[in-house]
Amino acid sequence: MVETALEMGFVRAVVASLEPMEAERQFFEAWLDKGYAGSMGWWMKRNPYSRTSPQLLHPDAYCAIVLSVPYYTPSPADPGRQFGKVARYAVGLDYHDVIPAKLAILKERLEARLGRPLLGKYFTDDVELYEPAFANRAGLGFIGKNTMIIGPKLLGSYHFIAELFTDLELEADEPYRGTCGECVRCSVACPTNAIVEPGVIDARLCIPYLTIENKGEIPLALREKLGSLVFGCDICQEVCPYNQRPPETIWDEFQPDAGVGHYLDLYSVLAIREKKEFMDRFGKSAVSRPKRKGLIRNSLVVLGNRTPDHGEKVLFDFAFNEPEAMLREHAAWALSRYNTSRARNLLEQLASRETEETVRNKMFLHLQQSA
Ligand code: B12
Ligand code: SF4
Ligand code: SF4
Repeated sequence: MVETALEMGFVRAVVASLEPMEAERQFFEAWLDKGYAGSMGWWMKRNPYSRTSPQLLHPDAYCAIVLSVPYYTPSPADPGRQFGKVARYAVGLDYHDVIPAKLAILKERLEARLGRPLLGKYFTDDVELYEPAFANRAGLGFIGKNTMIIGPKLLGSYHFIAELFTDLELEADEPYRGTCGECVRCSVACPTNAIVEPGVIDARLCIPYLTIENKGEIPLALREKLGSLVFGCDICQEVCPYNQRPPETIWDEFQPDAGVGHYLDLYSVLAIREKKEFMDRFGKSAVSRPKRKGLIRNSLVVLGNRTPDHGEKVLFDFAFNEPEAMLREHAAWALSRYNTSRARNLLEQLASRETEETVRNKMFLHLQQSA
């Protein structure tokens, strides 16, 4: 079973029991009660019991094979200040499409080896299962202080977690006893202090939440912290000593040229006006998750942080023609970060013609702060 998975490009496979995860549920509920899930709370709170009861996903299964799916590809040099960085997990095609297709092949190959059909269902991420805790109990890796599952033998954490539930009667693996030791590199490096305790993240502060899951504005106090990150964040993984020689994915689908790549040209994102155009460009990528509105919001924040030469006119033209009030406000904020008389002049024009009162007030505030 393990060899078949490794031959296909998975880097680790372990067997998980489907017993309920009681201690994990208590931890999960306490995390939700603290409000750390932010606006994800509505779906995460729906049923903590089923998220920690793996058997419910496939009542006829005996166990699950839990797999590490590597996605790491090295990043090229930063192409310039009108570009924003994409988290590594999203540079290729959308893993929600790629991984199930590979799991279907794995199931077929196992069936061929066994000479019988398997009752099997497979999942990744978008599933009512507390995957990190499930993978941890089965020994896929240990939980780092950055909450990532870190695999043994320098497999590191640049891998997705995926599961194949099956009727194969395999013995469950033991937890893997790795540790971070005294290291605190991830907490120190996190730009927003989202790691509030070792192994606990306040998602409301975490850049992947702010840029992907959050539907509203990016809080003013956190905009600068995004730096050049337009979608997701890898900082707490990049600094991790366990990730210094990560295994690279061998799958074509996860190569940067199959998807959006490591950097997005933000001017070209701002130029997208229609949903169809957005989906034509990003529909096969995980980058489509925050939709046009969310991705443009993030792009405006990054442009405000990177202030590319002659960007003032691009921001002004964008805000002038944009029907979405929240985006006009983010564009005005980005303009205010230029601190040039040209930018102030353009910002004043935007504020004076703004029809939404709350947005107009914010624009004048940005203007004051840039003066
Ligand atoms: C919600 C979610 C997020 C949220 C919240 C993240 C978080 N840490 O909770 C946001 C949007 C911020 C996010 C970000 C990212 N995510 Co995410 N996310 C999820 C999702 C859907 C649910 C996770 C969850 O239930 N969180 C709730 C809290 C309570 O869980 P937790 O913090 O992970 O809990 C850990 C610690 O608290 C720790 N712990 C500490 N003390 C104790 C005590 C006890 C008793 C227990 C039981 C546990 C425990 O154990 C837990 C297990 O790791 C899972 C998929 C899934 N179905 O599970 C993917 C998942 C966790 N994400 C994943 C990825 C890749 C990412 C990003 C790297 C993407 C990116 N580059 O931008 C970042 C990483 C940020 C980070 N450092 O965590 C992968 C992680 C793979 C791995 N190797 O670990 C997953 C598993 C998806 C997948 N199938 O591969 N994510
Ligand atoms: S993903 Fe980024 S923002 Fe979130 S905890 Fe890690 S370093 Fe902090
Ligand atoms: S950076 Fe250090 S503390 Fe953070 S997860 Fe890696 S080993 Fe653990």
